[in-house]
Amino acid sequence: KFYRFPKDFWWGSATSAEQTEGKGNTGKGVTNWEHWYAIEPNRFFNGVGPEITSDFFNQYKEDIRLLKETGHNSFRMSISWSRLIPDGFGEVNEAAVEFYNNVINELIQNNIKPFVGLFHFDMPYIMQERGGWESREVIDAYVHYAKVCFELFGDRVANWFTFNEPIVPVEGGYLYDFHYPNIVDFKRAAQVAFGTVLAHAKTVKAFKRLNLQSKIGIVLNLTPSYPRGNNEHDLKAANYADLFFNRSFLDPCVKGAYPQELIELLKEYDQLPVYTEEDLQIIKENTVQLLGVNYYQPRRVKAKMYKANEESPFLPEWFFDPYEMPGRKINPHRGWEIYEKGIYDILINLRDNYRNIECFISENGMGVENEQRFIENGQVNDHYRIQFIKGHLKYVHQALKEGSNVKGYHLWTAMDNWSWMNGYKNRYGLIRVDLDSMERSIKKSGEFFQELNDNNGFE
Ligand code: BGP
Repeated sequence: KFYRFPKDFWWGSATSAEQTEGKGNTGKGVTNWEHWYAIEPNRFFNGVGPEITSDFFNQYKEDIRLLKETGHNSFRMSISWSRLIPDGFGEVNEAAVEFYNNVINELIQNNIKPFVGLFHFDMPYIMQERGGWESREVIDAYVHYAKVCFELFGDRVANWFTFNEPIVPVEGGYLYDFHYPNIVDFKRAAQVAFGTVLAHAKTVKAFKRLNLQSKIGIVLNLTPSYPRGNNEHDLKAANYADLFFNRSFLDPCVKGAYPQELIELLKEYDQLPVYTEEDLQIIKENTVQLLGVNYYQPRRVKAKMYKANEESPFLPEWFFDPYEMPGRKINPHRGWEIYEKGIYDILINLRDNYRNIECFISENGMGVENEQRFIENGQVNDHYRIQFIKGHLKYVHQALKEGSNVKGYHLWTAMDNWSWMNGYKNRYGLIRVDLDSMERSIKKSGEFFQELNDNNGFE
């Protein structure tokens, strides 16, 4: 069977500034990651921080040539706030302007549509010190930074994105200890989450005023929550997980309002963030035009076996237990479940409950450890990645047939890059990066990707 995709389907991949650029000697300000690495290097896998990453800053020309060769017609990258405005809200760094101009122009010359994100986990440390997303001053500084980006690069960017997975810094930094400032405090987490949504909505507002041709969206990581069984208690548990981890961002960004159920719940436990009526109005009036969906794995839950200890810190886990479904398929490297149909369930949910918003798969991918063991005749033969991509694309195709408004598929990632806590442990790229020589080589999956674009589908 041949799976054919619509004409102009977006084939590409995603990257982020902090994970690919490397610091370079160009006046970039310090990010949370660089700060954390400087004070606690042992937290990072093999003690490797975000210094060099894949050196995109110096090698972007060669990399874009390889994007072309691997069938990209679109590509998502992010701008580093710390690089563009090193002190957060002041002077613009000309070296950064030149760099991003070069990259964007190079993409366009190669017929690759630039998709550009404004924030991919890389909070400027100076902004963190001023309170991060808990601070109104930081929110305004971010909106200013966004405007500078729109003015500088405007319509040369096909699609703009305010945030990548904004819930992850909330989880990592304020609940589960895997991002700086590694605090555990739900009420502050809720304030950070709210501050991000507000910063997002204010940015959409500023964007609309400019009347650009390009679109603005947000990228959310959606994790469908599946209950263990079809009984009231498990269903309730799954609903809680959905409220906390999906609808907390999806609803305000796409529907313009938080789920009433979530507000009631946080009120009951005295965890509601501080906000004004005016904030809610801004959120209401500035929903997105385009949604990027990052999908890696689902969340499986069951009813709580024991009531949460009221003395322990308040966490979403007060309302459900994780469920390790027997027989589920696990990627042994990253420990994440592989469940291809999840991508279909998300797209159908967006079709039915989120005004069938224009969307695309903005990240999906498979991290693999020690990938050099799959090198055959100088090339990584990553047949498992090709299977992974096909498995998910079949379900994207199915959703399309059933009326989903999905416009493309982007893999995480292009060139192997540095990952937040895991360094270079898991490789995700279509293109291998040799860390000693920094040389690039196209993997089997890169060739597959080229054919995918060429035929606009696969068998
Ligand atoms: C997503 C992030 C990416 C990327 C990816 C893979 O959540 O948007 O930045 O890192 O996950 O995850 P990891 O690198 O943790 O294996």
